[in-house]
Amino acid sequence: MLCWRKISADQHIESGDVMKFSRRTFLKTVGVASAGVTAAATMPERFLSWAEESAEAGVKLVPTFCELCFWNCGLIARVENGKVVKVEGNPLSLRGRGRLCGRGNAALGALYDPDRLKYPLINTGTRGAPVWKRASWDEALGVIAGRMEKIRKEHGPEALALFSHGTGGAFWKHLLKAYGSSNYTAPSFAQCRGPRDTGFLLTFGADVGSPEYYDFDNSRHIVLLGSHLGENAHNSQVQDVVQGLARGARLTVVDPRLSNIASKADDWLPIKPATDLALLLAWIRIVIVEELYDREYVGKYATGLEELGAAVAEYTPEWAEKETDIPAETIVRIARDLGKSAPHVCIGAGRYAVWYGDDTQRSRAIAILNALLGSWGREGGYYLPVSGGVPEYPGLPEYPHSEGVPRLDEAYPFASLQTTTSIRQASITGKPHPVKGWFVYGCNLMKTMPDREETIRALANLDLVVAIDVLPVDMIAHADVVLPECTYLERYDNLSVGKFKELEISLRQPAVEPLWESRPSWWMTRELGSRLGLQAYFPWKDGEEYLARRCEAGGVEFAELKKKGVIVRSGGASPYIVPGSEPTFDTPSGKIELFSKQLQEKGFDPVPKYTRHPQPPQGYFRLLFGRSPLHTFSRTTNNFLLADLQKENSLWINSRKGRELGLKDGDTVQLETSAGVTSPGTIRVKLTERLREDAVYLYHGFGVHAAGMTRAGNRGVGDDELIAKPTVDPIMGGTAMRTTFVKPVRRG
Ligand SMILES: Nc1nc2c(c(=O)[nH]1)N[C@H]1C(S)=C(S)[C@@H](COP(=O)(O)OP(=O)(O)OC[C@H]3O[C@@H](n4cnc5c(=O)[nH]c(N)nc54)[C@H](O)[C@@H]3O)O[C@H]1N2
Ligand SMILES: Nc1nc2c(c(=O)[nH]1)N[C@H]1C(S)=C(S)[C@@H](COP(=O)(O)OP(=O)(O)OC[C@H]3O[C@@H](n4cnc5c(=O)[nH]c(N)nc54)[C@H](O)[C@@H]3O)O[C@H]1N2
Ligand code: SF4
Ligand SMILES: [Mo]
Repeated sequence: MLCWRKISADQHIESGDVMKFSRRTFLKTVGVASAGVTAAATMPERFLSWAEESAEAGVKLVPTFCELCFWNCGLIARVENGKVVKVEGNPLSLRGRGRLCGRGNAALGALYDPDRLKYPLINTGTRGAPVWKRASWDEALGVIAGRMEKIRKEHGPEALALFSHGTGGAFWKHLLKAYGSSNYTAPSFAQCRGPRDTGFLLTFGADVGSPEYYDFDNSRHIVLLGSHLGENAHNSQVQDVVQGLARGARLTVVDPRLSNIASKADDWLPIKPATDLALLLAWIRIVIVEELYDREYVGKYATGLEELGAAVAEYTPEWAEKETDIPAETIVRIARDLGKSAPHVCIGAGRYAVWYGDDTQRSRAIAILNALLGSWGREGGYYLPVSGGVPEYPGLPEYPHSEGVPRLDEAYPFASLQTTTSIRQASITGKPHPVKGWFVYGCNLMKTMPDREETIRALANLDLVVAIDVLPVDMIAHADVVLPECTYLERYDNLSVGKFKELEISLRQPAVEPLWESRPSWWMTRELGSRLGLQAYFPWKDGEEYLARRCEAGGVEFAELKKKGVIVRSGGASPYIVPGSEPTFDTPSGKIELFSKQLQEKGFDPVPKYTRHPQPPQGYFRLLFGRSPLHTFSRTTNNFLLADLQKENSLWINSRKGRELGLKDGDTVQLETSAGVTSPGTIRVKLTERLREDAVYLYHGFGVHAAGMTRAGNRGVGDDELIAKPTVDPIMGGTAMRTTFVKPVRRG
């Protein structure tokens, strides 16, 4: 548990400080980390003795998993006299390997947050200016079921939509489908991973998974574009990267900012923002022209090499230097090094991918480069995940299906998930069909969907808005009915099934009883189901029975899972392409598509083409943002343990530029965009050498203005308050959010 908790928390991160942490110390920490990993094989007895078997009187050790981000690391909650007093990593968990990140360690700050939603609430005022009435569960669920019936009668079931993020969302999706709607969405698609998943799907017929199938620990050369791992604190992935470096992997980081991981790199390429595609196309060209690609692999598995070669002929290193600010010799040197280390190279696909609007094409370029180097399905590149899973609850009736209802996002032919923005649009226009009700589960749409005004316009047209949350976040004020979910330490939830080289099955079970009147999703959805005449879809007595039946159907020993929290199943097959196990690619040609006919048929570039994006006007900076290692968006900024460590964000600005503007470290400023929007809050300046002169940078998740969020309220500035009309990716509808230009304005 030491590792980056120590790096980050103890040093009071604003990550500038981490610079002091040398690569050597970083690697030494890994030594300790790996010791933790070995523990998995010989699990300490005390971890296996939970509940009544506990050695100490009055103490229970309950294995469950974390929900402070979506990595879902296994943890063991120590319960003393009915209170959780501590959490530790579960050594069996493949996502955590016995350790938790700084946020995961702050579980008590989530569970015992006095600001939590405590009772069902009904809004007797208006959306946005609520007057709350405390309601009984019966009343709140009755109101919701009544309006759901009305919507179904007047507009059909497809007029109901679900926005969801997090494990419990599965129960709400099930309710929505049982009701007859297919309109579920998640900001984690069109506001996050959508373009990357689409780019890889179009190329390999498969996405990169979540957790991603990176084989970092065996890589000889890792390339990260953006991807600020370590600040983006996905537990096992950070451990893998560190392990790879310890084993001697080269690391190239492309980022306008010297991120924590860039500070450990062999090469940091401070690229001009919005030009990554130029760099990637130049790399692709060099790999082809200098014949650095994996001939056998490409010959056997890929199609379109010739067309690709012709399409990238114009992207010379000298041209790319002018676009990106990266010297041509560096571009060439790194391409050659990649060729030498291939196929044991991993050009990371990234995760937050909605950058500039041509993001699917940038992701395609990353996929193509990996394909040329032969890294897909190869050691040190991308491993092939285990197949299989755990089947859904057995014996449920089929979901009803409405015939002839048009898709809301028909404009985006390769959107593999409904986009949030299409649902918002249909709620405003009623086209291609009306949307009249929103369920919002574990999403803070006011901060996660760009163009808040548009969201408020959509909300005004609805007949029902239900928010299911744990805290009185910004979204709550716009709901008609608020349902308080109990936290992840107080509930049974859906299984978390992770596909790594092995299959990981994790169980969430309550460590303590729900506080106040909060309730779990399995209960809320079952209750609503029975009010809507959908009992047949919810036959389980309780969450435990639901899980037990699923496990039974999937051949998973439920008693063992309860005891250990995590069961890992070996897949048997090799995670790499080996003789006799030929991979298949789920693309129209059955091959890796370097040239995409699918894209061509829909009028898009079959090979990514570079287009120049606008650069900041005189006097403005590009607004960049990323993750604080100590917070998950606005999920944790109210957590009293984490707010103690980092209570607001600061504005990174290049020292020379800042001084030119007469700014000093710690000065308080507002931000004003080139479109004339001013941040409601203020932010403190942090002058740094670690950022280019044309951009400013801040951590996302701050600038919360919701009443009732006592620690997070009115601290710092949110990028979300400044991004107005996002540029949209025409291929899959992603909303690019790094297109805003700002200048700091002194307060007063
Ligand atoms: N601690 C913590 N960890 C998290 C999360 C969290 O909230 N907190 N959230 C999780 C989620 S959902 C996601 S999607 C991921 C997101 O994490 P990532 O996928 O790593 O996000 P990125 O946007 O790739 O990385 C941000 C970095 O991109 C750089 N950048 C900005 N513009 C450009 C550019 O034009 N080119 C290049 N090459 N770099 C640029 C920024 O300087 C910054 O260092 O993090 C996950 N991990
Ligand atoms: N401007 C801007 N927009 C962004 C991003 C950005 O960096 N900048 N990041 C994008 C990314 S990468 C992503 S993935 C999306 C994420 O956006 P969302 O999907 O909206 O996810 P979160 O911000 O994590 O939503 C958190 C909500 O879940 C609630 N919550 C926490 N735990 C529980 C629980 O156990 N049960 C329930 N019911 N609720 C719970 C929190 O209180 C909070 O209201 O946002 C995207 N939007
Ligand atoms: S990475 Fe951290 S916050 Fe995310 S699940 Fe793991 S311990 Fe929890
Ligand atoms: Mo995300």
